[in-house]
Amino acid sequence: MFQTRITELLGIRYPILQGGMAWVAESTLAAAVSNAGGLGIIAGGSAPAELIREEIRKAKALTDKPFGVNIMLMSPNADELAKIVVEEGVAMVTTGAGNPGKYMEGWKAAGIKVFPVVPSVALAKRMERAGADAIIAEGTESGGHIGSTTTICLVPQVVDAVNIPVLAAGGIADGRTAAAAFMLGAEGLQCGTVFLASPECQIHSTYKEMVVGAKDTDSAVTGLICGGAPCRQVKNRYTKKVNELERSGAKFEEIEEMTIGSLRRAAKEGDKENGSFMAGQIAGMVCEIRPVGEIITGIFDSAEDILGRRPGELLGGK
Ligand code: TUI
Repeated sequence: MFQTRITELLGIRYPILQGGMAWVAESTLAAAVSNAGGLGIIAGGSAPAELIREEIRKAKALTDKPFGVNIMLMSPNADELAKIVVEEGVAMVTTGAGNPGKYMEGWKAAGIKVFPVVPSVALAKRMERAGADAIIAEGTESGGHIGSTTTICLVPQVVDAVNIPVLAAGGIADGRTAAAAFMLGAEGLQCGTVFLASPECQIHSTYKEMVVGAKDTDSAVTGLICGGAPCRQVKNRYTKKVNELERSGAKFEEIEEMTIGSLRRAAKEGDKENGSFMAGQIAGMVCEIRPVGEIITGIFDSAEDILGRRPGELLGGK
């Protein structure tokens, strides 16, 4: 039922990618997602590029299935990583926070599929022109660095604007939200938050507790006033402080001092007070830690069931 241009392009069973979450998405999680029939992604983040090469090699040892690497284009390691993915023969690349145009020729020549993550129709069209193989349309419900349009509004508009396949990201964590994404014209999904709550995800246990414990309104966006880089995470002392500072008209440098290293403090140290626990609004629905395989089959079994039902029969259940 879920064979789409995405499963075909990538040679995978289920059209689901795991988001390339900086400081979170490493080889163990990526390989688990690929072994379960989706496509796992190792996040480049701003880690030293050679460390990412090691993660790629570890993932190769853990799975014989395809996996990808996310390159954050704002990051200083982007040029180096762009070469490493070619040298290591990675199947696909997702990009965030910029335009991958200058790398496209080299990646294409190496047979690497390119899926840029975008928050708007204009950027989706630009990426298609630049030679992208698919577009990941990321709604503002997502965790981390976000645009302002919701998934439900963004996905159908991107689907109408481009000819290449579109994946929906932001707010997808169960069969209902997955089915909704497919109804909007998406041919695939990218999920991040739901995979944080898995034993295979190597983040600090406090991070998992923050996600599992979050309710619907426990999400906060920082960077709306100062710096122009809105970022969504679970509400805590850190988000309160950053937003207070922004509202008080503090200088960018003063805020930067708080934000630098905040994701590492969350993912590695589990610093509840000073960490940035990036997660999407759907964290309110993620209430237990479940193995990656169970998460993926749960989403698709349930979506298949839901898509066969009539509207009056859709209440409740996952
Ligand atoms: O990149 C993300 N999400 C992220 S990156 C990240 S790491 C980070 N750490 C600290 C501060 C900020 C980020 C955490 N989450 N999502 C994909 C995404 N891409 N969202 C928005 C964009 C985007 C923005 C501008 C894509 C293209 C773009 O193009 C601008 C241009 O001029 O071409």
